[in-house]
Amino acid sequence: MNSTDRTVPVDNYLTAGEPGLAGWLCTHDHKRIGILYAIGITFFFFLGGIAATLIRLNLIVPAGALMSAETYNKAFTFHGVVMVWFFLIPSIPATLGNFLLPLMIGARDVAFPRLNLFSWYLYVGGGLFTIGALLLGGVDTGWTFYTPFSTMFSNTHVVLAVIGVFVVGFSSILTGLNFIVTVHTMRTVGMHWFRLPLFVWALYATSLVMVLATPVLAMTLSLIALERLFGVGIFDPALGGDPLLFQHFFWFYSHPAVYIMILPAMGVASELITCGVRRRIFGYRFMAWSMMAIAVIGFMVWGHHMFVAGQSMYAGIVFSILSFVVAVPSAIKVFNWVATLHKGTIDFHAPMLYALGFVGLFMLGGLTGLFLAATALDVNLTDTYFVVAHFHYIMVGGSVMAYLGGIHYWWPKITGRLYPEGPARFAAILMFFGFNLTFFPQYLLGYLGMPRRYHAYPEPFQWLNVLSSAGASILAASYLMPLCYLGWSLWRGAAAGPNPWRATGLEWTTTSPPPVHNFPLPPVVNEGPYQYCP
Ligand code: HEM
Ligand SMILES: [Cu+2]
Repeated sequence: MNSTDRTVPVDNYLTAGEPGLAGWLCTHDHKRIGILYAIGITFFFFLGGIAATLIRLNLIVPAGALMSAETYNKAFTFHGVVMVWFFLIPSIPATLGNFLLPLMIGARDVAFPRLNLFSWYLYVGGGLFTIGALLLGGVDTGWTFYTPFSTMFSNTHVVLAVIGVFVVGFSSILTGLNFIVTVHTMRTVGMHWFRLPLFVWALYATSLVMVLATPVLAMTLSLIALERLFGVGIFDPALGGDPLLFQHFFWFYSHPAVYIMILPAMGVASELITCGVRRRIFGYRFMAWSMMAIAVIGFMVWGHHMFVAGQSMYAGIVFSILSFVVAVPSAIKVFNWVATLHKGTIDFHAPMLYALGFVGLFMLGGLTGLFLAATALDVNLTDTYFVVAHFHYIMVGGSVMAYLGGIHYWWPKITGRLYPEGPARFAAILMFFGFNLTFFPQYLLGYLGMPRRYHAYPEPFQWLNVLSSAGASILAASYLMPLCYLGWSLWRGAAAGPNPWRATGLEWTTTSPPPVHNFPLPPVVNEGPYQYCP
């Protein structure tokens, strides 16, 4: 890393404005709001992580080492709800997205700064409901809240939990709206659509999904609450309802939602990779369009979650074919990342290590998605650990890797300070290793027939579970490391200067940390992104 000016500017968004807590809790600055989210999602990540640790500890011995079946159900439900809605969905868009979107398009802020702050309060409010449900005794339905169990049989705090998710859903919708309007109306002079950085394209595609899919979730969850509280017959057959309807509604949101988790990660990976090899991204327009294609086609494949749920064979065939279709743009992206890396001189700094980890793990997750999309295979694999491995490869191997890569890459911009490179590389490598040790055995477990969501299992499955639990402890350590060295760098890190990576992109043209309104004068753009000359 090198740069020209090594002093941290005194007048930046961290130091300017109202001092103290009030200055943060009432801020309208997209950069500060990004940091508020970062604090929130870090909190929930470790909360969900504690539940994961308990789950993996329990599964070390076949009889279940730690918990009763009921407690186990509550542990994986809490883990799932927290990780999906309070960590993965907001992770990249709400933290890095909020911080970077205006900077990358040369704007002073997002289109609706107050709404942006309000979205953060909704996030916190939803979180309080969800934690409330836990403190009062927990929920045992799984993060999918499947009916009829959630509406008729569970006697846990389902209503409180769905209110929490309902509320945080609105945070997501409003953030999406804000981003869409920002990209449409606030691009600086010369910033045409096809000059946008790919991370901005990713945020735009993600925002469309957030705005169009999340209301369906909100509606579905309110119907659960209505049915539980007032006996309205939507899902209960005895009242004229249909439990399968719930699964359609739920996955109509939740399949697109998996793209809310992965599209921003794809955007981050593109930025990291092109900077790390100092080459223009291969097939920029394909990269942008394939994200839009994923966002659109992602709405047509929800039925692949219901192949064995009693849906007609013909519906199954259509959903299977469409699932293969949505894999095409994902494959295009992987191909283009590899083509960008090809023959380049790769700089193996920490963000690049995370990005490479992302590409590899996402590929393994995506390919096994095709196994599941083939109906004949899915009949055997559904509700086994194979599915658990599949979605963890995508969501943890993919999204979390990219999120951490992005945090490292933009850390100098956000804080004005450099992080220590050695520990960061070590953590990235340890994470890759720990991740594979945790989740690869789960593919084998699933293939051998171990069902998911059981607190006990037959003896022959033990050794693979022990491997997985061992991996989980390595993984946990690798997640704690960034917390330590990044925290350390806040006080001890060297001043970063405006552009420590010698990267292109408007965010690197302003000081680190940026001033309150980002740029002294609105920047003018007269070329496409990623003009690297090696
Ligand atoms: C790109 C990001 C992706 C993410 C984040 C993701 C995530 C998930 C999640 C969370 C589940 C489990 C849901 C549950 O039952 O709890 C799942 C299942 C599934 N995924 Fe993916 N997935 C992705 C990509 C794909 C792709 C590209 C395909 C197919 C081409 C695919 C096919 C499937 C199928 C068929 C299932 C259902 C398996 C079953 O329940 O038997 N996924 N995925
Ligand atoms: Cu799906």
